[in-house]
Amino acid sequence: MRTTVGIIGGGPAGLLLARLLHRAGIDCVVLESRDRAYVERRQRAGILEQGTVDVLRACGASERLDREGLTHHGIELRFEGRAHRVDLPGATGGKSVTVYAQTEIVKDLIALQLADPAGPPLLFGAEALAIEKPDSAAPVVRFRHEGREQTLTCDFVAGCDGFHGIARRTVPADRIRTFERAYPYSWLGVLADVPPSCKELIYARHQRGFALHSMRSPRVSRLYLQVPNDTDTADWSDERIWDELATRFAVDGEWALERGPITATSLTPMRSFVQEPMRHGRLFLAGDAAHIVPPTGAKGLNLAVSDVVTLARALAHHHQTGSTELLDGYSATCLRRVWQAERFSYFMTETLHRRPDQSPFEDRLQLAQLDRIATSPTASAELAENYVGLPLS
Ligand code: RFL
Ligand code: PHB
Repeated sequence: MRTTVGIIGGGPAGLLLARLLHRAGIDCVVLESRDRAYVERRQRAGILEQGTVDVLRACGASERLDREGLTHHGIELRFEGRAHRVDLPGATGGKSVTVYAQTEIVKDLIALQLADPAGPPLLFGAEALAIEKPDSAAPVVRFRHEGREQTLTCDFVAGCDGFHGIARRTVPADRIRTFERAYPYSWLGVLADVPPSCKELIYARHQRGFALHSMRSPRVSRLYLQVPNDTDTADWSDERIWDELATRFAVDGEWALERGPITATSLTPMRSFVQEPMRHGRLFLAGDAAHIVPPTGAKGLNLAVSDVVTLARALAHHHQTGSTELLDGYSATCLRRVWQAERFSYFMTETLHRRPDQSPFEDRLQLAQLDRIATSPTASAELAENYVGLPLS
Protein backbone atom coordinates (compact mmCIF):
# COMPACT_ATOMS: atom_id res chain seq x y z
CA MET A 1 0.00 0.00 0.00
CA ARG A 2 1.03 3.58 -0.62
CA THR A 3 -0.31 6.87 0.68
CA THR A 4 0.72 10.45 1.32
CA VAL A 5 0.24 10.44 5.10
CA GLY A 6 0.27 7.19 7.07
CA ILE A 7 -1.59 7.77 10.34
CA ILE A 8 -0.88 5.38 13.20
CA GLY A 9 -3.70 5.36 15.76
CA GLY A 10 -7.45 5.85 15.46
CA GLY A 11 -8.00 7.82 18.66
CA PRO A 12 -9.21 11.42 18.52
CA ALA A 13 -5.85 12.68 17.18
CA GLY A 14 -5.60 10.19 14.30
CA LEU A 15 -9.27 10.34 13.31
CA LEU A 16 -9.45 14.12 13.32
CA LEU A 17 -6.19 14.41 11.38
CA ALA A 18 -7.61 12.06 8.73
CA ARG A 19 -10.73 14.23 8.45
CA LEU A 20 -8.74 17.47 8.15
CA LEU A 21 -6.37 16.00 5.54
CA HIS A 22 -9.21 14.51 3.50
CA ARG A 23 -10.90 17.92 3.40
CA ALA A 24 -7.60 19.45 2.24
CA GLY A 25 -7.40 16.92 -0.60
CA ILE A 26 -4.50 14.94 0.92
CA ASP A 27 -4.54 11.11 0.84
CA CYS A 28 -4.10 9.24 4.06
CA VAL A 29 -4.64 5.83 5.67
CA VAL A 30 -5.46 5.25 9.35
CA LEU A 31 -4.13 2.12 11.08
CA GLU A 32 -5.82 1.30 14.41
CA SER A 33 -4.69 -1.75 16.38
CA ARG A 34 -7.96 -2.30 18.28
CA ASP A 35 -11.39 -3.17 16.92
CA ARG A 36 -14.11 -0.57 16.39
CA ALA A 37 -16.23 -1.59 19.38
CA TYR A 38 -13.26 -1.28 21.76
CA VAL A 39 -12.28 2.17 20.52
CA GLU A 40 -15.89 3.38 20.75
CA ARG A 41 -16.32 2.12 24.32
CA ARG A 42 -13.13 3.52 25.88
CA GLN A 43 -14.14 6.02 28.60
CA ARG A 44 -11.89 9.05 28.67
CA ALA A 45 -12.17 12.81 28.55
CA GLY A 46 -15.31 14.89 28.84
CA ILE A 47 -14.48 18.60 28.57
CA LEU A 48 -13.96 20.38 25.25
CA GLU A 49 -12.44 23.82 24.98
CA GLN A 50 -14.22 26.35 22.77
CA GLY A 51 -11.40 26.00 20.20
CA THR A 52 -11.92 22.22 20.04
CA VAL A 53 -15.65 22.67 19.42
CA ASP A 54 -14.88 25.25 16.71
CA VAL A 55 -12.52 22.82 14.93
CA LEU A 56 -15.07 19.98 15.01
CA ARG A 57 -17.73 22.34 13.72
CA ALA A 58 -15.53 23.66 10.90
CA CYS A 59 -14.83 20.14 9.64
CA GLY A 60 -18.47 19.07 9.68
CA ALA A 61 -18.19 16.72 12.68
CA SER A 62 -20.40 18.55 15.15
CA GLU A 63 -23.97 17.61 14.24
CA ARG A 64 -24.55 15.52 17.40
CA LEU A 65 -22.18 17.64 19.49
CA ASP A 66 -24.29 20.71 18.69
CA ARG A 67 -27.42 18.82 19.75
CA GLU A 68 -26.19 16.91 22.80
CA GLY A 69 -23.17 18.86 24.10
CA LEU A 70 -23.75 20.76 27.34
CA THR A 71 -22.32 24.28 27.45
CA HIS A 72 -20.85 25.16 30.86
CA HIS A 73 -20.16 28.73 31.90
CA GLY A 74 -18.46 27.97 35.19
CA ILE A 75 -16.78 25.44 37.46
CA GLU A 76 -17.01 25.14 41.22
CA LEU A 77 -14.08 24.81 43.60
CA ARG A 78 -14.82 23.27 47.00
CA PHE A 79 -12.52 23.39 49.99
CA GLU A 80 -13.00 23.56 53.76
CA GLY A 81 -16.77 23.34 53.36
CA ARG A 82 -16.77 26.42 51.10
CA ALA A 83 -17.99 26.55 47.52
CA HIS A 84 -16.57 29.05 45.07
CA ARG A 85 -17.73 29.43 41.46
CA VAL A 86 -15.23 30.44 38.78
CA ASP A 87 -17.13 32.36 36.11
CA LEU A 88 -15.61 31.39 32.75
CA PRO A 89 -17.11 33.85 30.19
CA GLY A 90 -16.84 36.80 32.56
CA ALA A 91 -13.09 36.39 32.82
CA THR A 92 -12.36 35.34 29.23
CA GLY A 93 -14.33 37.65 26.99
CA GLY A 94 -17.24 35.23 26.66
CA LYS A 95 -15.57 31.81 26.35
CA SER A 96 -17.00 28.64 27.88
CA VAL A 97 -16.43 24.85 27.71
CA THR A 98 -18.60 22.00 26.45
CA VAL A 99 -19.30 18.67 28.14
CA TYR A 100 -19.29 16.01 25.40
CA ALA A 101 -17.54 12.68 25.89
CA GLN A 102 -14.41 11.77 23.94
CA THR A 103 -16.03 8.42 23.07
CA GLU A 104 -18.83 10.31 21.34
CA ILE A 105 -16.35 12.35 19.27
CA VAL A 106 -14.60 9.12 18.30
CA LYS A 107 -17.93 7.54 17.29
CA ASP A 108 -18.89 10.62 15.24
CA LEU A 109 -15.53 10.77 13.42
CA ILE A 110 -15.53 7.02 12.65
CA ALA A 111 -19.10 7.17 11.32
CA LEU A 112 -18.25 10.14 9.07
CA GLN A 113 -15.10 8.51 7.72
CA LEU A 114 -16.79 5.18 6.97
CA ALA A 115 -19.89 6.82 5.46
CA ASP A 116 -17.86 8.60 2.78
CA PRO A 117 -17.03 6.20 -0.07
CA ALA A 118 -14.20 8.52 -1.11
CA GLY A 119 -13.01 8.86 2.49
CA PRO A 120 -9.59 7.72 3.65
CA PRO A 121 -9.25 4.01 4.51
CA LEU A 122 -9.61 3.27 8.24
CA LEU A 123 -8.29 -0.16 9.16
CA PHE A 124 -9.28 -1.65 12.51
CA GLY A 125 -7.28 -4.54 13.93
CA ALA A 126 -4.23 -3.11 12.11
CA GLU A 127 -1.30 -2.95 14.49
CA ALA A 128 1.73 -0.93 13.42
CA LEU A 129 4.84 -2.98 14.22
CA ALA A 130 7.62 -0.65 13.06
CA ILE A 131 8.31 2.59 11.21
CA GLU A 132 11.25 2.08 8.90
CA LYS A 133 13.49 4.87 7.58
CA PRO A 134 11.51 7.71 9.24
CA ASP A 135 14.24 10.19 8.24
CA SER A 136 14.17 9.21 4.55
CA ALA A 137 11.93 10.61 1.78
CA ALA A 138 9.74 7.48 1.84
CA PRO A 139 9.20 6.06 5.32
CA VAL A 140 7.51 2.67 5.55
CA VAL A 141 5.09 1.50 8.23
CA ARG A 142 5.09 -2.26 8.78
CA PHE A 143 1.79 -3.47 10.21
CA ARG A 144 -0.18 -6.64 10.85
CA HIS A 145 -3.75 -6.86 9.54
CA GLU A 146 -6.00 -9.92 9.26
CA GLY A 147 -3.11 -12.17 10.25
CA ARG A 148 -0.80 -10.88 7.51
CA GLU A 149 2.18 -8.55 7.69
CA GLN A 150 1.88 -5.66 5.25
CA THR A 151 3.68 -2.42 4.45
CA LEU A 152 2.43 1.12 3.97
CA THR A 153 4.84 3.40 2.11
CA CYS A 154 4.27 7.07 2.89
CA ASP A 155 5.53 10.59 2.23
CA PHE A 156 4.89 11.38 5.90
CA VAL A 157 3.98 9.40 9.00
CA ALA A 158 1.78 10.81 11.79
CA GLY A 159 2.36 9.04 15.11
CA CYS A 160 -1.06 9.39 16.79
CA ASP A 161 -0.78 6.11 18.70
CA GLY A 162 -0.93 7.40 22.27
CA PHE A 163 1.49 7.04 25.16
CA HIS A 164 1.92 3.25 24.77
CA GLY A 165 2.31 3.31 20.98
CA ILE A 166 5.42 2.64 18.89
CA ALA A 167 5.87 6.02 17.18
CA ARG A 168 7.65 7.93 19.92
CA ARG A 169 9.90 4.94 20.66
CA THR A 170 10.97 4.82 17.00
CA VAL A 171 13.01 8.01 17.46
CA PRO A 172 16.63 7.23 18.43
CA ALA A 173 17.36 7.99 22.10
CA ASP A 174 20.17 10.41 21.23
CA ARG A 175 17.76 12.57 19.22
CA ILE A 176 15.22 13.24 21.97
CA ARG A 177 14.78 14.68 25.43
CA THR A 178 12.02 13.50 27.70
CA PHE A 179 10.58 15.29 30.72
CA GLU A 180 8.51 13.35 33.20
CA ARG A 181 6.79 13.51 36.56
CA ALA A 182 4.85 10.71 38.22
CA TYR A 183 2.42 11.61 41.00
CA PRO A 184 1.97 9.51 44.16
CA TYR A 185 -1.76 8.99 43.54
CA SER A 186 -4.28 7.80 40.92
CA TRP A 187 -7.89 8.50 40.01
CA LEU A 188 -10.61 5.98 40.65
CA GLY A 189 -13.23 6.91 38.05
CA VAL A 190 -16.87 5.84 38.02
CA LEU A 191 -19.72 6.17 35.60
CA ALA A 192 -23.13 6.14 37.29
CA ASP A 193 -26.72 6.07 36.06
CA VAL A 194 -27.85 9.01 38.14
CA PRO A 195 -28.55 12.63 37.22
CA PRO A 196 -25.60 14.86 38.19
CA SER A 197 -26.00 16.47 41.63
CA CYS A 198 -24.68 19.72 40.18
CA LYS A 199 -25.19 21.96 37.15
CA GLU A 200 -21.44 22.57 36.72
CA LEU A 201 -18.33 20.50 37.47
CA ILE A 202 -17.12 20.44 41.08
CA TYR A 203 -13.39 20.19 41.83
CA ALA A 204 -13.05 19.42 45.57
CA ARG A 205 -9.93 19.64 47.73
CA HIS A 206 -10.38 17.67 50.94
CA GLN A 207 -8.07 16.55 53.73
CA ARG A 208 -8.79 12.94 52.62
CA GLY A 209 -7.93 13.74 48.99
CA PHE A 210 -9.30 15.21 45.76
CA ALA A 211 -12.72 14.47 44.25
CA LEU A 212 -14.30 15.57 40.95
CA HIS A 213 -17.96 15.58 40.01
CA SER A 214 -18.41 15.62 36.24
CA MET A 215 -21.16 14.34 33.97
CA ARG A 216 -21.87 12.77 30.61
CA SER A 217 -25.52 13.76 30.11
CA PRO A 218 -28.49 14.98 32.16
CA ARG A 219 -28.93 11.36 33.29
CA VAL A 220 -25.35 10.07 33.65
CA SER A 221 -22.75 11.23 36.18
CA ARG A 222 -18.97 10.83 35.93
CA LEU A 223 -17.08 11.03 39.23
CA TYR A 224 -13.47 10.64 40.30
CA LEU A 225 -11.69 10.05 43.63
CA GLN A 226 -8.00 10.44 44.42
CA VAL A 227 -6.73 7.05 45.64
CA PRO A 228 -3.25 5.59 46.35
CA ASN A 229 -1.32 4.24 43.35
CA ASP A 230 -1.47 0.62 44.54
CA THR A 231 -5.28 0.66 44.84
CA ASP A 232 -7.21 -2.51 43.98
CA THR A 233 -10.62 -1.44 42.65
CA ALA A 234 -12.05 -4.67 44.13
CA ASP A 235 -11.60 -3.05 47.57
CA TRP A 236 -14.03 -0.30 46.58
CA SER A 237 -17.65 -1.39 46.86
CA ASP A 238 -20.25 0.96 45.39
CA GLU A 239 -21.28 1.97 48.90
CA ARG A 240 -17.70 2.80 49.89
CA ILE A 241 -17.26 4.90 46.74
CA TRP A 242 -20.46 6.90 47.35
CA ASP A 243 -19.63 7.39 51.06
CA GLU A 244 -16.15 8.68 50.22
CA LEU A 245 -17.47 10.99 47.48
CA ALA A 246 -20.12 12.37 49.88
CA THR A 247 -17.45 13.07 52.51
CA ARG A 248 -15.13 14.86 50.12
CA PHE A 249 -17.87 16.98 48.50
CA ALA A 250 -19.44 17.98 51.86
CA VAL A 251 -20.22 21.69 51.90
CA ASP A 252 -21.81 24.13 54.34
CA GLY A 253 -25.51 24.64 53.56
CA GLU A 254 -28.05 22.66 51.57
CA TRP A 255 -26.55 20.12 49.16
CA ALA A 256 -26.76 16.36 48.76
CA LEU A 257 -24.97 13.90 46.51
CA GLU A 258 -27.48 11.69 44.68
CA ARG A 259 -26.46 8.03 44.44
CA GLY A 260 -27.23 5.54 41.69
CA PRO A 261 -26.03 2.33 40.07
CA ILE A 262 -22.33 2.39 39.09
CA THR A 263 -21.93 1.00 35.57
CA ALA A 264 -18.13 1.21 35.11
CA THR A 265 -15.00 1.82 37.20
CA SER A 266 -11.46 2.65 36.10
CA LEU A 267 -8.09 3.45 37.65
CA THR A 268 -5.86 6.11 36.08
CA PRO A 269 -2.32 6.84 37.26
CA MET A 270 -1.37 10.51 37.10
CA ARG A 271 1.58 11.50 34.95
CA SER A 272 3.15 14.49 33.25
CA PHE A 273 5.34 13.65 30.24
CA VAL A 274 6.78 15.48 27.23
CA GLN A 275 9.02 14.14 24.46
CA GLU A 276 10.95 16.74 22.48
CA PRO A 277 11.10 17.37 19.59
CA MET A 278 7.72 16.21 18.25
CA ARG A 279 9.27 15.44 14.86
CA HIS A 280 11.97 13.11 13.57
CA GLY A 281 12.57 13.39 9.82
CA ARG A 282 9.19 12.67 8.22
CA LEU A 283 7.65 11.24 11.40
CA PHE A 284 5.43 13.70 13.29
CA LEU A 285 4.14 12.91 16.79
CA ALA A 286 0.74 14.24 17.88
CA GLY A 287 -1.43 13.94 21.00
CA ASP A 288 -0.64 11.51 23.81
CA ALA A 289 2.14 10.00 21.67
CA ALA A 290 4.17 13.14 22.41
CA HIS A 291 2.84 14.32 25.76
CA ILE A 292 0.72 13.38 28.76
CA VAL A 293 -0.92 15.68 31.29
CA PRO A 294 -2.66 14.64 34.51
CA PRO A 295 -6.42 15.00 33.81
CA THR A 296 -7.09 17.63 36.52
CA GLY A 297 -6.83 20.46 33.97
CA ALA A 298 -8.97 18.65 31.31
CA LYS A 299 -6.32 19.35 28.69
CA GLY A 300 -5.19 16.03 27.09
CA LEU A 301 -7.82 15.70 24.39
CA ASN A 302 -7.76 19.41 23.65
CA LEU A 303 -3.99 19.30 23.14
CA ALA A 304 -4.35 16.33 20.79
CA VAL A 305 -6.79 18.45 18.75
CA SER A 306 -4.52 21.50 18.62
CA ASP A 307 -1.53 19.33 17.57
CA VAL A 308 -3.36 17.81 14.61
CA VAL A 309 -4.79 21.16 13.53
CA THR A 310 -1.22 22.50 13.41
CA LEU A 311 -0.01 19.38 11.58
CA ALA A 312 -2.84 19.38 9.03
CA ARG A 313 -2.21 23.06 8.29
CA ALA A 314 1.52 22.40 7.78
CA LEU A 315 0.90 19.39 5.52
CA ALA A 316 -1.67 21.33 3.47
CA HIS A 317 0.76 24.23 3.10
CA HIS A 318 3.43 21.81 1.86
CA HIS A 319 0.93 20.12 -0.47
CA GLN A 320 -0.10 23.46 -2.02
CA THR A 321 3.23 25.29 -2.17
CA GLY A 322 5.99 22.71 -1.75
CA SER A 323 7.30 24.75 1.18
CA THR A 324 8.44 22.90 4.32
CA GLU A 325 8.37 26.05 6.43
CA LEU A 326 5.33 25.11 8.55
CA LEU A 327 6.43 21.48 8.83
CA ASP A 328 9.81 22.70 10.08
CA GLY A 329 8.07 24.83 12.69
CA TYR A 330 5.59 22.11 13.76
CA SER A 331 7.38 20.90 16.87
CA ALA A 332 8.23 24.34 18.26
CA THR A 333 4.71 25.65 17.55
CA CYS A 334 3.06 22.73 19.35
CA LEU A 335 5.49 22.62 22.27
CA ARG A 336 4.79 26.18 23.29
CA ARG A 337 1.14 25.34 23.83
CA VAL A 338 1.96 21.91 25.26
CA TRP A 339 4.15 23.42 27.99
CA GLN A 340 1.42 25.92 28.93
CA ALA A 341 -0.98 23.00 29.33
CA GLU A 342 1.65 21.05 31.30
CA ARG A 343 2.10 24.01 33.63
CA PHE A 344 -1.63 24.49 34.17
CA SER A 345 -2.34 20.76 34.65
CA TYR A 346 0.49 20.52 37.18
CA PHE A 347 -0.83 23.57 39.01
CA MET A 348 -4.41 22.21 39.20
CA THR A 349 -3.13 18.79 40.29
CA GLU A 350 -0.79 20.06 42.99
CA THR A 351 -3.33 22.57 44.31
CA LEU A 352 -6.20 20.10 44.66
CA HIS A 353 -4.65 16.73 45.63
CA ARG A 354 -3.07 15.70 48.94
CA ARG A 355 0.24 13.88 48.74
CA PRO A 356 0.55 11.06 51.30
CA ASP A 357 3.58 12.80 52.84
CA GLN A 358 2.15 16.30 52.66
CA SER A 359 3.09 18.61 55.54
CA PRO A 360 0.70 20.91 57.46
CA PHE A 361 2.64 23.81 55.93
CA GLU A 362 1.79 22.58 52.43
CA ASP A 363 -1.86 22.11 53.44
CA ARG A 364 -2.00 25.77 54.44
CA LEU A 365 -0.34 26.85 51.16
CA GLN A 366 -2.98 24.95 49.13
CA LEU A 367 -5.80 26.56 51.08
CA ALA A 368 -4.21 29.99 50.70
CA GLN A 369 -3.96 29.39 46.93
CA LEU A 370 -7.65 28.41 46.74
CA ASP A 371 -8.63 31.36 48.93
CA ARG A 372 -6.70 33.61 46.56
CA ILE A 373 -8.67 32.29 43.57
CA ALA A 374 -11.92 32.74 45.50
CA THR A 375 -11.21 36.34 46.46
CA SER A 376 -9.06 37.83 43.68
CA PRO A 377 -10.63 38.44 40.25
CA THR A 378 -7.10 38.37 38.79
CA ALA A 379 -6.30 34.93 40.26
CA SER A 380 -9.72 33.62 39.21
CA ALA A 381 -9.27 35.00 35.67
CA GLU A 382 -5.88 33.28 35.37
CA LEU A 383 -7.52 29.94 36.13
CA ALA A 384 -10.47 30.63 33.80
CA GLU A 385 -8.27 31.64 30.86
CA ASN A 386 -6.28 28.44 31.04
CA TYR A 387 -9.33 26.24 31.66
CA VAL A 388 -11.23 27.46 28.57
CA GLY A 389 -8.00 27.06 26.57
CA LEU A 390 -5.28 29.32 25.29
CA PRO A 391 -5.65 30.49 21.68
CA LEU A 392 -4.38 28.22 18.91
CA SER A 393 -1.21 29.76 17.48
P1 RFL B 1 -5.39 7.86 22.29
O1 RFL B 1 -6.79 8.23 22.58
O2 RFL B 1 -4.65 7.07 23.32
O3 RFL B 1 -5.41 7.07 20.91
C1 RFL B 1 -4.29 6.34 20.43
C2 RFL B 1 -4.79 5.23 19.53
O4 RFL B 1 -3.70 4.53 18.96
C3 RFL B 1 -3.95 3.14 18.99
N1 RFL B 1 -2.65 2.44 18.92
C4 RFL B 1 -2.18 1.85 17.80
N2 RFL B 1 -2.70 1.70 16.57
C5 RFL B 1 -1.98 1.04 15.63
N3 RFL B 1 -0.75 0.49 15.90
C6 RFL B 1 -0.18 0.61 17.11
N4 RFL B 1 1.01 0.07 17.35
C7 RFL B 1 -0.92 1.32 18.13
N5 RFL B 1 -0.66 1.62 19.45
C8 RFL B 1 -1.72 2.30 19.89
C9 RFL B 1 -4.72 2.96 20.28
O5 RFL B 1 -5.49 1.76 20.29
C10 RFL B 1 -5.61 4.19 20.30
O6 RFL B 1 -6.84 4.00 19.65
O7 RFL B 1 -4.50 9.13 21.97
P2 RFL B 1 -4.88 10.54 21.26
O8 RFL B 1 -5.64 10.31 20.01
O9 RFL B 1 -3.62 11.31 21.24
O10 RFL B 1 -5.92 11.23 22.28
C11 RFL B 1 -5.51 11.69 23.55
C12 RFL B 1 -6.65 11.59 24.55
O11 RFL B 1 -7.19 10.27 24.50
C13 RFL B 1 -6.23 11.92 25.99
O12 RFL B 1 -5.31 12.98 26.01
C14 RFL B 1 -7.44 12.33 26.88
O13 RFL B 1 -8.32 11.25 27.06
C15 RFL B 1 -6.97 12.83 28.24
N6 RFL B 1 -8.06 13.13 29.17
C16 RFL B 1 -8.75 14.33 29.10
N7 RFL B 1 -8.46 15.23 28.15
C17 RFL B 1 -9.20 16.37 28.03
O14 RFL B 1 -8.90 17.20 27.16
N8 RFL B 1 -10.26 16.66 28.86
C18 RFL B 1 -10.62 15.80 29.85
O15 RFL B 1 -11.60 16.08 30.54
C19 RFL B 1 -9.84 14.60 30.03
N9 RFL B 1 -10.15 13.72 30.98
C20 RFL B 1 -8.43 12.20 30.15
C21 RFL B 1 -9.48 12.54 31.06
C22 RFL B 1 -7.81 10.96 30.26
C23 RFL B 1 -8.21 10.08 31.23
N10 RFL B 1 -7.56 8.84 31.25
C24 RFL B 1 -8.25 7.61 31.25
C25 RFL B 1 -6.15 8.77 30.95
C26 RFL B 1 -9.86 11.67 32.05
C27 RFL B 1 -9.22 10.45 32.16
C28 RFL B 1 -9.64 9.56 33.31
C1 PHB C 1 -14.45 14.06 32.72
O1 PHB C 1 -15.63 14.42 32.60
O2 PHB C 1 -14.10 12.90 32.46
C2 PHB C 1 -13.44 15.02 33.21
C3 PHB C 1 -13.80 16.33 33.42
C4 PHB C 1 -12.87 17.25 33.90
C5 PHB C 1 -11.56 16.83 34.14
C6 PHB C 1 -11.20 15.51 33.91
C7 PHB C 1 -12.14 14.60 33.45
O3 PHB C 1 -10.66 17.72 34.62
